[in-house]
Amino acid sequence: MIPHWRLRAGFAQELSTMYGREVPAYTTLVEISEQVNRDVIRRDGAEAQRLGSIGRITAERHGAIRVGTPAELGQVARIFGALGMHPVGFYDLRDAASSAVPVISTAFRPIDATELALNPFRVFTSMLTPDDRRFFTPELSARLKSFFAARQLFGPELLELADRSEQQGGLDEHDADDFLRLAVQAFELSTEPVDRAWYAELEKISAVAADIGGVRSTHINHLTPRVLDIDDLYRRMTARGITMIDEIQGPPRWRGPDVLLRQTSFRALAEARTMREPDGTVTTGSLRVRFGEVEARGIALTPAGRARYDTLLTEIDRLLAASPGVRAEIAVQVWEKGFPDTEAGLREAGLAYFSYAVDQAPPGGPPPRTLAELIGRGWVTATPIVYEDFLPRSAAGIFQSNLSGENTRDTGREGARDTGPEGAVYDQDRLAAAVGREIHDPFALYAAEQAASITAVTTKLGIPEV
Ligand code: OOG
Ligand code: NI
Repeated sequence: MIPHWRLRAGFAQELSTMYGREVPAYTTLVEISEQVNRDVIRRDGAEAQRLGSIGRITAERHGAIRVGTPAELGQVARIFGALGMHPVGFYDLRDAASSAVPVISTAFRPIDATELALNPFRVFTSMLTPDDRRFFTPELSARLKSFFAARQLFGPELLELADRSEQQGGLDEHDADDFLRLAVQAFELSTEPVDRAWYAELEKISAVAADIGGVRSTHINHLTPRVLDIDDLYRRMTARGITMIDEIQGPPRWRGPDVLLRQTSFRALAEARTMREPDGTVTTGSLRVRFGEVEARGIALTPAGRARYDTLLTEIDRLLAASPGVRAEIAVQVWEKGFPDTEAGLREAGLAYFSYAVDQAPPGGPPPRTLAELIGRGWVTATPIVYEDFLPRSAAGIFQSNLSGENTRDTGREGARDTGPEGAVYDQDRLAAAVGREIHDPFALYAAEQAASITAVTTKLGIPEV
């Protein structure tokens, strides 16, 4: 029996091979990421692996996919369930001030520490919101829905194998091969002609709506490797002549610990696609739908840490609005004033999550009774818990940066944005109903991991709760 984690690792690997074949710049990105990681390990040694082993980081990817309906999302959940990936977090990208996108999203990923260490593959998954009247008229919404009702993204054999894997905890070798082949195929770019008029009509409202509802299949939209030094990666890609977006999204590079997530991306080249013209003839056109992205991961923040992060972001925006400057430089100044610059500082202020363990060589005598003293006196070590999720503002920036420069932007229908969603409530409950399973709260997962590590420490030392 091939367990979930091996199916997940196999899927990530085969998807990566497929994507590299389809998008050559992705292969360049992966090669440069691997070079950067090797150089950082050489430079910083064991310290470089504090947030994950080099084995994990080298294999680590996240993907992004987009679907049209609750039924399609429910099927996606079954496929990822077969890989031991569960929905975590709710992201609503419709309200992002300058970059609204008509989708709500979650991320499918492993949820326990052992599974994450074996392979952390995750997929940011978005569902279109056709009932949001800020973007779609009732008439267009109805046409979109009947278009979706007539397409099939995932065949019955794939779904049946997915359910079997979920029930059995894995698949035998033969089924595993079939499942992985069909699953990877489902996310390839289709060669079926694109209906040019329909695609263009949707594109006027939203390039993302066209990407989701303009074609009869889905595809992996990007696949993102993880690097240990994203600034270095950015410079090396630029030196290769690949134009990156203007900025690295997320926290700045500064003297303190890396927290949350830093990401940057580049636009993929236009890809040739066959088009069906209004008169029925088939021509060759081109679409830019896929892109490249890379990320660096830092320490997971508690709700208090996240609130601090959001406050600092607002402060950076305010300063930039008041007097123009270089965002990265202003950000560093804001962070130096507003954020602890050591792991211990983050821990003591309750801003980040850590996993605790009894030191390999604890001092003798009776152990102290508080976590702070246990750490201070060398009984216990604290290792940061890595952030496994996404950031809504960065996600909106990633979506948007790859749409701009086209003739359309996702700002919704002209003049229609003020009317509100008019009865369409796209909240976490609605997403959970579509997914057909509970959507996990990311904070609760990190907190549970931290709490379990503390219980293991007190049990091992034979002391009461700390
Ligand atoms: C998803 C964009 C979000 C990220 O890394 O924040 C994302 C999409 O483009 O479909 O992948
Ligand atoms: Ni991404």
